Amino acid sequence: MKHTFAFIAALTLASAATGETVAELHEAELKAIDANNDGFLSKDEFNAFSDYAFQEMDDDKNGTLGQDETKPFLDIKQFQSTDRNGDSLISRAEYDAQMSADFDAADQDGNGQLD
Ligand SMILES: [Ca+2]
Ligand SMILES: [Ca+2]
Ligand SMILES: [Ca+2]
Repeated sequence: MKHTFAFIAALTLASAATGETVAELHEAELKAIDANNDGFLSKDEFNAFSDYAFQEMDDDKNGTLGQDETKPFLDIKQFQSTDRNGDSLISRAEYDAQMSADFDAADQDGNGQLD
């Protein structure tokens, strides 16, 4: 699987919860995200996890992510590329657009599943 930044951010977030390192977590975390346990990550499963990740990162629960909130997960370049309107906040729409683009980029054969 090609790991794009938001996906890694989500996995990193999950690893923070379980105390594992990024290198160790891929299999375990994929299992956690793979709700129906078919060994593939569907877009629905990915969306459910990305929703969870957003809520976890949004410390002040205001529906947007500031640089302070994403600092552990995104570097400044990643932040700026996700913040499409340049207001220094990642809105839910900007986040969803980036996560969706990441999923599509990772889904190289275009079958709607990551494996
Ligand atoms: Ca699945
Ligand atoms: Ca926030
Ligand atoms: Ca923005």
